[in-house]
Amino acid sequence: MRYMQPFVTEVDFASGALSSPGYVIQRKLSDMAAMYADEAAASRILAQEGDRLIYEVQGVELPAEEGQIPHCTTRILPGRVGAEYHMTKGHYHARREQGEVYFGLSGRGYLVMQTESGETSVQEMVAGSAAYVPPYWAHRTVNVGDEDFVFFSVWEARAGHDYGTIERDGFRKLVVMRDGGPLVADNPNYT
Ligand code: S6P
Ligand code: ZN
Repeated sequence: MRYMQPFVTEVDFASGALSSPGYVIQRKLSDMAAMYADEAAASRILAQEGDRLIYEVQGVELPAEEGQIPHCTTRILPGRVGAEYHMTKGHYHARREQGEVYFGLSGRGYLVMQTESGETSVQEMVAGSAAYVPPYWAHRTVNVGDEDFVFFSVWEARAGHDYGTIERDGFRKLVVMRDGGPLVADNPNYT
């Protein structure tokens, strides 16, 4: 048995930056334009102002083995595409029985969840919120504030990520700006 060495990563709460990230992923509008309900608004932004960073993930690199506990930060920039607030792609875990914990570091967001049998849940998160995504729930985060929304995630290494189901069907609920604040609405394009 060769023991892996313990380690500590410093996390900047305002930006989500890790002291030595194993990986950094940037998702731009062009990577997910079709996920926004108002696809015409997405096309307009791409044509008029060019591509836009929507969110960034910084994580530690760990082997995808049972018992490993990957963790990362996500920073979602403020903004909207049409009326819909900036958000992550969202996913189910490939192994549906694996849950996850999110911890709010800065800013303000909504955690939008749903099950394959039609239940939905939308939870508000601020700095200091520990949110639990139970097994079987797809999850997406949305920045509903004027500053970056940053949170920390912890999950089990073999959970895996199923993005395809959400890319195909979408989420049942959208978070849009109405009268200057966030409103949870039905997604007219949900299949
Ligand atoms: C991983 C966890 C988060 C997301 C991240 C980006 O299981 O749920 O770290 O990966 O917030 O979202 P997405 O949907 O692009 O993976
Ligand atoms: Zn996840």
